[in-house]
Amino acid sequence: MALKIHGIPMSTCTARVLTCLHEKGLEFELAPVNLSVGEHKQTPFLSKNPFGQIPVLEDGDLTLFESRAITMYVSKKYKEKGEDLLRLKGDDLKEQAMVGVWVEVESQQYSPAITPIISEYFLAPMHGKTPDEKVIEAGVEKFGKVLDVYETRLCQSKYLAGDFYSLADLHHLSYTHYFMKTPWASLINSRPHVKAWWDNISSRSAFQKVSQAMTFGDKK
Ligand code: GS8
Repeated sequence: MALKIHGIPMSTCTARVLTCLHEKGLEFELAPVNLSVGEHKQTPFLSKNPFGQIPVLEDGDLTLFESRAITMYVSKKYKEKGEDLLRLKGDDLKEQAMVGVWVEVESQQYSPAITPIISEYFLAPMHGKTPDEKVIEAGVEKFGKVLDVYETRLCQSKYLAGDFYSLADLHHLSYTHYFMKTPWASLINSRPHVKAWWDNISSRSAFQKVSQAMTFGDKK
């Protein structure tokens, strides 16, 4: 039975999972969730994710939420297929540990800094609100400091966990894709190693397939 993803391609967290599925060369079914009518806050969906958020993965009788947990599961279950995103085929515990470190850094440092900028810039106007400049200013300052660490790290290795592409890099794609459409894209572009890394990972065919549908915020 094919994997089933509940979500929408424009959503960052859904896109994270879809990118992983493409990297692994897996077939899947995408079941759209109608956020505008609050489908994700109603009983059938809440039985899949009690927090009422997308994405959700169904694999037979297993139901998972949290995009990073889903990519982890997929990368482990299909370790022999497609890109080895967790370095499981080799026996190098150090490489696997470094993937673990940078998966955590994305979740604990990068994401908390970048998310408020994206939310204020793209989502506030959608809800009829003016973006809160103070939140954006604080986010930009925080994100700049995180990116300084990334610049240093990416001077040492081509990718975050080492000289190999991994789930750690993949997890950054969807939020950064939208960030690059904001007026603060220079935070990435002005750091040469971060920019080279971004150009490299965002041009992978798996993400190209997903990013085509990530049109949120595009001028009509
Ligand atoms: C966050 C899910 C999330 O924020 C994950 O899966 O990684 N930590 C979780 N989902 C958003 C869409 S992300 O673009 C969502 O469902 N928003 C609607 C809502 O919260 O009501």
